[in-house]
Amino acid sequence: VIGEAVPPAQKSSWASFLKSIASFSGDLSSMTAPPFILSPISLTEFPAYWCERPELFSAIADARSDEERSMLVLKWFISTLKGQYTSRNEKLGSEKKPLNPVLGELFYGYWPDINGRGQTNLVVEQVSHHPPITAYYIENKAKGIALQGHSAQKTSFSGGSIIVKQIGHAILTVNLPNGRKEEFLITLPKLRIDGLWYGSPYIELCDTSYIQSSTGWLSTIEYKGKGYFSGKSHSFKAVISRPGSSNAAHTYEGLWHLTSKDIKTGAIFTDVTSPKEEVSTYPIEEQDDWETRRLWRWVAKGIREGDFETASKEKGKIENEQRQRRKDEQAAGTQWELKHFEHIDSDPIYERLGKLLKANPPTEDTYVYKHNYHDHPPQATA
Ligand code: CLR
Repeated sequence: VIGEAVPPAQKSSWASFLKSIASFSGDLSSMTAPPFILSPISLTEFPAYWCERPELFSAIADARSDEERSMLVLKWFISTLKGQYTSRNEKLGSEKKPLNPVLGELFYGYWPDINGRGQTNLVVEQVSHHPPITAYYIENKAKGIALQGHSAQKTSFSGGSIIVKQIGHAILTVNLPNGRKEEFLITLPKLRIDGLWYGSPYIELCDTSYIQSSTGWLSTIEYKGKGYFSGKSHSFKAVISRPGSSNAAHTYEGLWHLTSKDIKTGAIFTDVTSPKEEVSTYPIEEQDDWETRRLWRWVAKGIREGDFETASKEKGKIENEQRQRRKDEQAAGTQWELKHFEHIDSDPIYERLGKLLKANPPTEDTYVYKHNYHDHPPQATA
């Protein structure tokens, strides 16, 4: 039967939601879904998943060679996957439909400086509403490491699952002691959302993603679910190859949500069984009206408390305000201005590193961070 995990009163609405996504491709975020599947968290909060093991992020700065740096970047990357792709199941019971951010929505956060690892700051801005695009910048200044990226999705439906192609890429920049800069182009895996029929969606990763260093070192990461290499879900195999060679210098295999090993030595490579460290934020009272937790506060409260009438009334208010704003802009012939990012049609770093990787497509647009955020959200001026 449909929807084992769906509350009885919402079964028919879940069935029609599934029917509508089966015959639909494009922007899932704007579709109305039954209340049980709604998450109180906006997509602008998701970039925080990149740094929930801040010691692995900052450790990249301590590498003694290009080879070791590529290993540490891969280790950090693999260790973010559990948070990125399974944490809603752990926290909310299943994958859920996040709040669809408004244009200009912001999220600021940080991971404090503990044991000399340096403070890491996070700046996120919703840079497009139609289609939804989220830009982010994560920087550990003391260690000279920064991650800049943007994230969008293209969804389709196949064999009862939602297939999500991730659009966008991330660039990790590491300042080296000799004044050089090493850059890493990070591409993003494809997702399949399974378990829809039962009403308990979860993510499996598929295909391949890459981390291409400007030094030529390349990580190739292959993702498999149940019934492949190990037969287990959330399996991966990663190969690091030297500049100009396709032979494996290092090979790692395992489960990205638990542990993985170096297949030659048997040594543990990643282990994410210990608790992660969620991003710290500033109190809602100090936030401005565009900051996600303040903006969605009453909607989120409604969803958390099962008061969906209030949630949808409050959501309506936000959407109406947005519609009015777009109309006013159109009438005035003005355009919404991004606060922290600048859009460029072609990312020069993607172009340069994409060539080494033979990336397809050869160019991508991007959102460049303006370096105009300083440790604390701007205070409202009285
Ligand atoms: C956003 C970027 C993050 C990784 C990530 C994890 C989960 C993805 C999310 C991204 C995009 C939106 C997403 C979500 C899972 C479900 C949700 C695809 C890629 C869609 C819009 C909601 C589907 C609704 C069903 C759950 C019913 O780094």
